[in-house]
Amino acid sequence: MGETCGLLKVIISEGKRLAIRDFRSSDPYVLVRVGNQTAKTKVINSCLNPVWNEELNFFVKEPPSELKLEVFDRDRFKSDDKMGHACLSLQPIFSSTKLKRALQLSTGETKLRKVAPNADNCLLDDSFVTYANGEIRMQDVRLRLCDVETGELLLTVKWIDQSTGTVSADAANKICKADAAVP
Ligand SMILES: [Ca+2]
Repeated sequence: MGETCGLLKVIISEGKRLAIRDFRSSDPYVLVRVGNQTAKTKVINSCLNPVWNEELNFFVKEPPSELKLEVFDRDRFKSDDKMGHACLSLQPIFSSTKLKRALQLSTGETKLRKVAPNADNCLLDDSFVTYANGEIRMQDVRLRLCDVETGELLLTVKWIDQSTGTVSADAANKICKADAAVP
């Protein structure tokens, strides 16, 4: 099981045409869920096309099946309002990990596979899984937000598995042990 340990980096780039939840605008932030871990971006005040460019890191023991994203409008005196949600299956990334190993790729950037919009993701257009510098990534992924009038998210997902050496074996072992300690 140790071989599947790694680091999942989720870079939330920006939101576009987000929904209005205050009088004329919103104060959006993104909550990202990977398995039972969550992380949030900062709040950007009064903005419907926010640029976060924020990297959220998740150390995982086993590859999670999907990424869940929720957008909220921060409110000071009441609970935050929902601004839609989206999901992205991580299956294409992890199946490509095996492909990368099989091909024994080491240098340069290689397109591993195309991911088309389907029921497992909220993709707005085709996305590609690529491999470069020890990282498998889905770059500039555009997701449509669901259960909301309007809005989309732009993000990049990177997977660095223990075997590439970018995450040291020591660090990865610690992650696995820490993870295993949680009931
Ligand atoms: Ca607000």
